[in-house]
Amino acid sequence: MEGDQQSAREDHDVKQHDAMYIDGSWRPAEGGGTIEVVNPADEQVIATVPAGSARDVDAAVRAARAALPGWAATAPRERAARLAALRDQLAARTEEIAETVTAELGSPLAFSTNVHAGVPLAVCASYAELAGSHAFEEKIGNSTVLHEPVGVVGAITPWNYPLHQIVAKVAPALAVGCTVVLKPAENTPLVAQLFAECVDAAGIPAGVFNLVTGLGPVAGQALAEHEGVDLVSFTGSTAVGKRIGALAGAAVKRVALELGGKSANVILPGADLPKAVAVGVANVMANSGQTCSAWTRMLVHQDRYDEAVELATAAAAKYVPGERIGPLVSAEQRDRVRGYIERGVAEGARVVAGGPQAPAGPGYYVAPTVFADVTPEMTVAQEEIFGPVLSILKYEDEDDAARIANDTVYGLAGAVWAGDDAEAVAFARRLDTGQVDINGGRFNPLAPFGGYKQSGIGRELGPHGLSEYLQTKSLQF
Ligand code: TXE
Repeated sequence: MEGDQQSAREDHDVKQHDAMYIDGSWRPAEGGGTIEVVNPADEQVIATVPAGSARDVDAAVRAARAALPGWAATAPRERAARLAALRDQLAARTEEIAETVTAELGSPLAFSTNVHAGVPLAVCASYAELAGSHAFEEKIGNSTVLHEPVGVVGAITPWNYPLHQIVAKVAPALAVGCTVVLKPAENTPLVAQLFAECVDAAGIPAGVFNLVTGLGPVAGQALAEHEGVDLVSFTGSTAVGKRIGALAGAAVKRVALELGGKSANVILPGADLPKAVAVGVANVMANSGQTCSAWTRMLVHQDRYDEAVELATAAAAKYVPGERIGPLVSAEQRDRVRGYIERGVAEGARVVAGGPQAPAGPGYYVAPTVFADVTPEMTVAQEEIFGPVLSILKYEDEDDAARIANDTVYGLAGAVWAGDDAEAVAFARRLDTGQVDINGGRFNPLAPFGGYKQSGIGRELGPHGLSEYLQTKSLQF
């Protein structure tokens, strides 16, 4: 693999960033258009990438369609071997991946190394394993049921965990024999280019994976609408997700949507309060709050409310912008988040840390902010802010806590802290949400992740994530 990796680098000068990976080779956008990539920590342009057009998307979809029969017929153990090679390529380039994510997203290097570069390795490894072990055939009575690849996948990913979002879609799709066209977020296309180089070096055949960089309403829209795409897997805003869902519905096309969240961190009276608050604040501040599953609402019993606010205020003060916490991805996101903070103040929430004023210097920074005296109907308790902003709400009893926790249009994640796990699990059953961390929880790359209500349709990760890319055929005997 060493030699292959070398040749991939020689074929394409990674510093140029001037090409898209279509049908196994690197080429510019048909119209020659480009998009600038900006480092959000210093606002400098660091690269330009092709602005793919509908014609580029069409070329990529044709390549994916042509490659589909061969890849779908490849033995599962061979697909498993290619995914294991892909994981090794990504592992070998960990440092470069981390530096690239830090440059285009602004996250501190340690977080980029451990999370942005590290988590995709576990996910890719899990799909290398599942590709080889999954039962693509089963017996039900007098029938044999075949689980076959759904076909060509259009993957549209956001910038917040740029490599993880790509791997969480591409790895299961390739594992089952689908082929893919990826349109990554325009803010973070550089790590997507590195990923394409790793795919190439892993010996995955031409056309099986294709990368088209470009703008959402142009390249993304063209991919979502393309007749040659059998399944669109989208992660991003609820507004765009609804549009993609409507397009897929009209075309009777499969769709997977991973959208926004407003997750509750419910601290029951018997919980270890200092621990629950510390972990809760860290959860919200991670990645500058740009995490769809972030526990952005902390629900505390009225008797321990003041104590929790004090603990959260002290914890938030440790997140010094530019040191422990990075900027937001863009000026647009910074302005959106500051607008939410101003709205919180206007609606009567009490700022106990941070606030709408900007930290000094260049970069799209927002002060880590904690709101107390938040009531359930306030905007900061209802809408996804996608920045380092925590809202602390008060409840009277468990029924009240469950009602408040479920009182949003979202249902992606959440946490419950209690005196013991059984009590926390009993409460978690009352939550309308796709994932709940019990007394802290630990990341499990095999656990299904996805939303109830308007947080989405479908699941990612593990065997459930794999099933999204399969369709079933039954043979009756
Ligand atoms: O998202 P967009 P944005 C939420 C979060 C954030 C808000 C806006 O609340 O503040 O969305 O972020 C592509 N057809 N999340 O504006 O636009 C786009 O190019 C097809 C939550 O960045 O949805 C990118 O690749 N594709 C979230 C992807 O969609 C289109 C992560 C996501 O961008 C398109 C990110 C179109 N018409 C934001 N328009 C999560 N769930 O994790 C855009 N795109």
